[in-house]
Amino acid sequence: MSTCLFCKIAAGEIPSKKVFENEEMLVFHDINPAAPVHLLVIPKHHVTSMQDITEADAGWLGRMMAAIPKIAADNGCRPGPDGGFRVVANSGADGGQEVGHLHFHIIGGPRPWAQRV
Ligand code: DGP
Repeated sequence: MSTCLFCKIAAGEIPSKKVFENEEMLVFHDINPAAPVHLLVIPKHHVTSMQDITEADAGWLGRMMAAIPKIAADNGCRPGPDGGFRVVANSGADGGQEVGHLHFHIIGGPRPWAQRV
């Protein structure tokens, strides 16, 4: 059995507040939100960080990126130039990554909020 926290969340072994799921990816609320909207997008299979990404990952990773705008809009990020959101992937120790399973933070909602992540 995997000891990875986000693998356990992907497998449903640890509960999360899911907002989207398909065969490849899961999106859930960050446990410690840094803004009114703070979601985490993860692949269901284990990838440690962006440092491990190669051309071979372009398919699922591209689909994951393409899904983000609608997921953000469906969860409180306003559309258009006055709205928007941030997408952050902390990668490796120097990148400030705390959980060793690739994840993209979707951070947004009406400002003001401090940029912590
Ligand atoms: P990072 O520093 O990029 O590795 O961010 C990890 C994020 O994961 C951090 O914002 C808090 C969040 N997090 C950590 N443990 C859990 C958990 O058990 N459940 C949820 N939903 N989020 C978690």
